[in-house]
Amino acid sequence: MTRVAIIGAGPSGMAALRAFESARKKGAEIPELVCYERQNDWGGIWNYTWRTGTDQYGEPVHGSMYRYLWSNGPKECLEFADYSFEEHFGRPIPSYPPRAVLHDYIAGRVSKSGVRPYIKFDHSVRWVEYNDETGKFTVRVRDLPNNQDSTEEFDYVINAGGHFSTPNVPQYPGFEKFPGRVLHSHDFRDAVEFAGKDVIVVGASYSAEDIGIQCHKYGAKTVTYCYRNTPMGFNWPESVDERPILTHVEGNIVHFSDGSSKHADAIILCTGYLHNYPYLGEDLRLKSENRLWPLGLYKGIFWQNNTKFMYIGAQDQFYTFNMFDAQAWYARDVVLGRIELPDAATREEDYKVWRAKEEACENAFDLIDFQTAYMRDMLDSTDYPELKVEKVAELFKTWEHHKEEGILTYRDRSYVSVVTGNQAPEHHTTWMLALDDSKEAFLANEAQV
Ligand code: FAD
Ligand code: NA7
Repeated sequence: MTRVAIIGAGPSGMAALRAFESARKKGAEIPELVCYERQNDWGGIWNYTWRTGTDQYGEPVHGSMYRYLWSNGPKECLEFADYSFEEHFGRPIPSYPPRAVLHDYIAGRVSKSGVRPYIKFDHSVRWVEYNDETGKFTVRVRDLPNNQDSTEEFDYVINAGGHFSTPNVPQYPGFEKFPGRVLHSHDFRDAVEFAGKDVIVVGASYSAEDIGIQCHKYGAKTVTYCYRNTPMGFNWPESVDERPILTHVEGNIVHFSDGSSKHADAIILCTGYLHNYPYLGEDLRLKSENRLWPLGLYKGIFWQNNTKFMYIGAQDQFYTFNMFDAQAWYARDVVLGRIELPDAATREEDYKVWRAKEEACENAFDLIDFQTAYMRDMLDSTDYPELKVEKVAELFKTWEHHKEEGILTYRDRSYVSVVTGNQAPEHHTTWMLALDDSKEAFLANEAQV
């Protein structure tokens, strides 16, 4: 029997499991699936952990999420076409849920489809090797609690290990003598720690934006962003400021490239993540910066040197959960022989055309349209339920406008689901006043005072 290994039970690995299970439920014969997950639960990055550094087994902690994290885009943009929020929660819910609510949603779908038995939790993939003679992959895995290694053979491998977990940590002169905390966003857990403090946030993308604003929300005295290339340029509150990149640090004083300086109690490096796959040799390893179109992946999925090795979720993301679905359905159909891949030259030509289109993008709206076109290309090839991505693209653009209009208020907006056609209700408490991020508080009907 054909065997498929899936590395990781985060949203991408869960999408792969769900894709195969959905084919099985429609009568298809599916391969044997084994999903290895080094954490003790599914959900990937959406599992909150207090741990930083290494875990109880000495494994690098995967989690990069922090307390009080709320969705940074409307839930209507990531909704599964085959499982709406309304179906899961039994009623429409507001558009910007906190982490625990999104975790509940993604876990609910796979719980109902009964795929949990395919997953070996607390199992870390250590090495994957392809054997040209047998045409199979050997996957070496460590059972972490028992400290035992084993190997198994597979016909296909889906790498869904995520790429927002290994921090990219630059160094600036003076860090070594800075008398406060210098940390990367990967290790940020609770904004309350920074109440009353002067915080410097390095970076100008999603993590910087959200962590800086979290610190402001939970009482930081000042937040000073600094950017390498382009400022975020939002209409910041009075105690929040944005400057060009820091050059060096002297004691508690951070100096910026415009000659200005600022007192700092803490420096948070929101400088992104590295694609890091220590379990893959160079023949299978994607090397890329965080971008919408990494090279070497046909359809953004199939590894050019060996198309039986697939990546799900390896690109930067406007679309998340439903894009992983679109990819998983496509990958599944290739494994099931429903879609035939073209020859190597055609594949290369194709992914280079996509790369050229990505490079021609000039602004965020172009990038949204680019990933929407990719979604459309994926979705039209499989039986994934109809998803009106062109409408989702409009939501993304509206979301961008709402952020421009108010970086502290955009999460108070609500949108229409493209899956159900229903308008989300407004949340009972404005985001700046909603300090409790629990599922219970979010779903409560009563307004919090
Ligand atoms: P992950 O969620 O990273 O899951 C990968 C899984 O693979 C993990 O469970 C990991 O333990 C496992 N794994 C890795 N290596 C191995 C190994 N060697 N052996 C076994 N298992 C392994 N997206 C949104 O849509 N909205 C948001 O608001 C949002 N906020 C975010 C905030 C932060 C701080 C971060 C970092 C990301 C955020 N994202 C958000 C994007 C997020 O990455 C995706 O939503 C999604 O989690 C990606 O899923 P994934 O399965 O590809 O990766
Ligand atoms: P991103 O989106 O990859 O952004 C990384 C940011 O870090 C970006 O602004 C970079 O600057 C900046 N960066 C990278 N290296 C440096 C150095 N050396 N010095 C200064 N600034 C640097 O990562 P995020 O963590 O924001 O987001 C990843 C995911 O987490 C995303 O899905 C979110 O939803 C949450 P640049 O803009 O390129 O000049």
